[in-house]
Amino acid sequence: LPDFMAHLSCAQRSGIYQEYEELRKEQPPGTFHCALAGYNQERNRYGDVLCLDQTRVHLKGKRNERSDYINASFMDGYKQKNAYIGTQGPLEKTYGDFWRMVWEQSVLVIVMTTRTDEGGRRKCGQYWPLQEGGQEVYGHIAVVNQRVDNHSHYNQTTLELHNTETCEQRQVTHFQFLSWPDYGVPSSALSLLDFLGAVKRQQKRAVKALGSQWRGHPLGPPMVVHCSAGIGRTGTFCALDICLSQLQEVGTLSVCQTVRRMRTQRAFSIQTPEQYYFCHTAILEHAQRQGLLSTNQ
Ligand code: PTR
Ligand code: PTR
Repeated sequence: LPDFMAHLSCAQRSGIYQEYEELRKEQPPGTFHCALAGYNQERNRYGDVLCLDQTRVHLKGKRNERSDYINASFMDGYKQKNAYIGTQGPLEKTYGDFWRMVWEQSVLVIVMTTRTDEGGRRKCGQYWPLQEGGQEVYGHIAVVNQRVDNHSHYNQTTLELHNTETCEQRQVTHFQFLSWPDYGVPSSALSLLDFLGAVKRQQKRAVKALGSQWRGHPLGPPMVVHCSAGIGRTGTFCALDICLSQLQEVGTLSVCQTVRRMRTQRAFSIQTPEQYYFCHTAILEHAQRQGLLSTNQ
């Protein structure tokens, strides 16, 4: 395989790093009151990774309780309002809230870009039954693991949800990408691009299967995307998806504008210059694979 890093000169690389540093200086354009409320502290995995009041997801069924808060934000996709919900890796005490959100927002696909433990530290709770045939109840949602398919860089799990209050059932597909440490970048852009492709195909399939039951955006309900804090890897994954969709439709894209906009919705999205740089090289790699670039470019 050609070395795509070589397509960007040192000067280009440092220009991209500098652009990221400029983006980081822009303050989030909203408030964090709800995330900072004393009684919500235990609902944040990290005390310094909060979500904006303006874009946070409200737990509808908890509207009349003291808190309808979950550390989760709506994020727009390419020409798709609320294409994603970016969220933190669920904490044991928020498993019920997480599954409530999945149910209330009619989510069909969950994307997890972290492992539950990394470097001996807990990054995310085990919020779904891991073994095929396993079943767990989280709040009012019972989750059954119907099937696990192991791929080289990710696991795909088919989950059946039972709403114990309404007796309705639904299927959700869980995708876990396995080779992406926090603050890092994936070991290979190709493996992440394949993963993204599998996620997109499943979302499309699931929306199609809903048929006329689904009356929202033609591309379907939001995909839930999370890592540990829900900003670094989550932001990188979503930015890549947006840029590639735009590239496919109009032939141009802007990583900078994409990330700037994203940070107004899920504050602090993309955590390191390497992640920001990775977006560029992964796009190049994709374009190359699709024959949109010549090898000498
Ligand atoms: N304060 C946290 C820390 O311990 O570093 C915040 C944090 C953790 C920020 C993980 C980003 C992280 O990465 P990601 O969003 O990719 O899980
Ligand atoms: N522990 C995280 C860090 O130091 O990166 C917490 C954090 C997250 C701090 C985001 C600041 C953040 O904002 P920004 O990405 O805009 O610098």
